[in-house]
Amino acid sequence: MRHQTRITFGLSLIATLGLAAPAAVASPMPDQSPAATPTAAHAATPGSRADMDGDGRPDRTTFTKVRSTSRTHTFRLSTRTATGRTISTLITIPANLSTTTAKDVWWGAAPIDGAPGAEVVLDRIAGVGDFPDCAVYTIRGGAYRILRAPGARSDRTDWSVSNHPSQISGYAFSTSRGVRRVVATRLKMSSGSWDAPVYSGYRTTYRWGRTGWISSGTQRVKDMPDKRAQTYAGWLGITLR
Ligand SMILES: [Ca+2]
Repeated sequence: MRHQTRITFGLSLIATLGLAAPAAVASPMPDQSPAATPTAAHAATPGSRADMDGDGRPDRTTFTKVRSTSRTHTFRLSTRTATGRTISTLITIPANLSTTTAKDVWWGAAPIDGAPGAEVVLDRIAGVGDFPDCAVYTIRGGAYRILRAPGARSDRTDWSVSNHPSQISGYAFSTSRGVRRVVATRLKMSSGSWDAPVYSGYRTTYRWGRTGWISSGTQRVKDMPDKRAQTYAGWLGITLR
C-alpha cells in the first residue's frame, strides 16, 4: 500500500531547500483519498495460488531471494503448475539497500492482460524512493517473459504507477464482452502547489489484441483537482495478491 500512499509530509520543505526527496520517506500514513486506494498491499509472504499458465487450475508461485552482492539482489520467480511443470526465471535488481527482501519487491499476482492466466507485478526498485519501478511478468510459451506496458516503446517495459504531488499515474482494468481493456492515466502537476496540486495530462484507453495492447483513443485532462486525480493512481480494477 505504501507505494500508493500519498506522501506530503516534508515535501514543501524539501522543495524549498531544493533537495532531492530522501529515499524511503514512505512511512505508512493513512491514504488521504479512500477512493484512490488501489490494490497493491504487499502480501505477508510473497507467493500466489493464482492460475498462471491459463489452464484454469491454480498453480503455486513463489518468489525468493537467491543471492546478494554489494551491487545487486537476485530473486527467483518460480511457478509449479497444477500439472507438475516448473517455470522459473531469475530477476536481478540494483542493490539500493542491502536489506532488501523478496517482500519489498513482490507486489502480487492478478490477471492483467487479455490472455488466460494471471501476471506477476514486481517493483524493481524495491520500495526505495517515491516512485516504484514496476515490471509485469507473464508466462508465454512455457517461460516467464516481461509484459510490455500499454503504450510503451519497444525498448521500454516499465509500468508507470505513482501517487505523488508531482505526478499521478495508474491503470484501470476492465473486461467487457470478452475484451480486456485498460485505461492508462498520466498526469503531471501543472499548477497549484505541493499542498494543493492541480494536474494535466492524458488518459489513454487500450484493448488487448492478439499479442499486445492496442490504443483506442486518448482523452486530454486539463486542470484536474488533486482529490479527483488521485482516484486514477495505482492498479485499479484488479487485486494483487
Ligand atoms: Ca494453472
